[in-house]
This record gives sequence, structure tokens and C-alpha cells, in this order.
Amino acid sequence: MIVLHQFEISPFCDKVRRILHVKGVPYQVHEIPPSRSFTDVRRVNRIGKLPTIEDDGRRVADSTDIAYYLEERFPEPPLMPRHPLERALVHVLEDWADESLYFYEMTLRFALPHNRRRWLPQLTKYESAWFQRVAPFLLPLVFRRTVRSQGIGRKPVDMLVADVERHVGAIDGLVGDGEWLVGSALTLADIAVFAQLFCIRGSDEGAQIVGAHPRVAAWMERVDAATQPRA
Ligand SMILES: N[C@@H](CCC(=O)N[C@@H](CS)C(=O)NCC(=O)O)C(=O)O
Repeated sequence: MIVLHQFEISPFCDKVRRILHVKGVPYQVHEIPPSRSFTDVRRVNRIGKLPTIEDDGRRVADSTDIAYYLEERFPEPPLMPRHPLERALVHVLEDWADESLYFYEMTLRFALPHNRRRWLPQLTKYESAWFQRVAPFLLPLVFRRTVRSQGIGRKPVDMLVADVERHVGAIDGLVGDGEWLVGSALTLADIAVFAQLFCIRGSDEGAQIVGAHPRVAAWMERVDAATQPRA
């Protein structure tokens, strides 16, 4: 059976879980506490990031590589369109979600103190009691350093909110009066963008922005319903 090495709270791990659900593939979870990034995670893969899956002795790291691997191994139902233009769009949207939206969700949930207070207990759920005590002092420094060096973390909140409004507006434009982001069926683009937007919506600012876009909220419900574990 496939083993998913994960941080439960990671949007990339959520993305992989949802792909596995859509394809009806059974899997086991190996949960690693985030504080073990430099030890246990590096033993799982040399990139030192999760998710990673293990399938019959073969390890695949990175949610994008995992998505393409699973698409080949379990082609039904397809998450990649056949048409080259649609495939290209799925790729671009997935990369936008992973490499841009991710840093907004990280900044909103973990760099802004009012959101962090709510999310820290989730992040440290699998940590030792000792780490849970030091986390409120240590982790804000780690997140601040990460998002500041990436760049988004240097923006004041009003600029951050304006950026997220533009991104959510773009999703609204893509969904339009249709059901999915690309073409006429659920694709990897829906799952990748959903996974990041779900986390963005977990912040006060993100919830307000998504709430102001009923078509985006309805699309999120649609993707969520289509990517739940199969009964
Ligand atoms: N491009 C990677 C990103 C994965 C990623 O950044 N994972 C984070 C958790 S959300 C991680 O493992 N961070 C640990 C670290 O950087 O040490 C993917 O798509 O899987």
C-alpha cells in the first residue's frame, strides 16, 4: 500500500491526499512532526520537504512529481486534460499555486499574530510537550525569516490583502459561470489552487476576501466535495 509521509497541516500534503481520494487509491499516513525537518524528513528524502510517497519501495518527493506519478500509475479518473493548451494551463496554474499562493498562505496564517495564535496549536499537534512550550517563541522567528527572505513577508498588511484580493479575483475570473478552472472537468489545477486557498481562507483576511466572491466560495465547495475520500 502507498505510504504518504506528511505534515498534516501542509497544503502540499492536502493536495496529494485529495489526488489519492479522487483516484480511489488506499494509502497509509506516516505523520512527521514539523520540528523533525532536519532529521526524520531528510531520512525520507534528501530535499528535506514533504510530501513524499512510497509505492512498492519507490519514493517520490514533491507534490507535482507525485501528481504526475499518480496520474501515470492510476490514470482513472484523469486529472490532466488531453488537449495541449489545457495541459499547459493546468501546469501554469499549479505552479502559481505552489510557488506564489503558498507564500501568501504562510504569511497570513503564521506571520500575522492574530491568525498564528489560532494555527500554532494545529502546527504543533504532533510535537513533544517540550516543543509545544517553546513553539510560540521560536516559530514566529522562523516564519518571519522565511517570508521576509522570500519577499512577501516584507509587505505591510494592506499590500498583502490587495495582492490576495487580486489573486482571488483571478480565480473568480477563471471559474466564471463554469464549474472548474480549466476545461469542463476537475483537474490538478483545481486541487492545487484549492489546497492553497483553503489555507488562505483559514486567516481572517482570507476568509473575508473569499466570502466576497460567491463564485469562488461555490467552486471551493465543489472541489472539496469532489476530492473527499470515496465511500
Ligand atoms: N514544492 C514542494 C513544496 C513542499 C514544501 O514546501 N513542504 C513544506 C511543508 S508545507 C516543507 O516540507 N517544509 C520543510 C522545510 O522546508 O524544512 C511540493 O510541491 O511538494
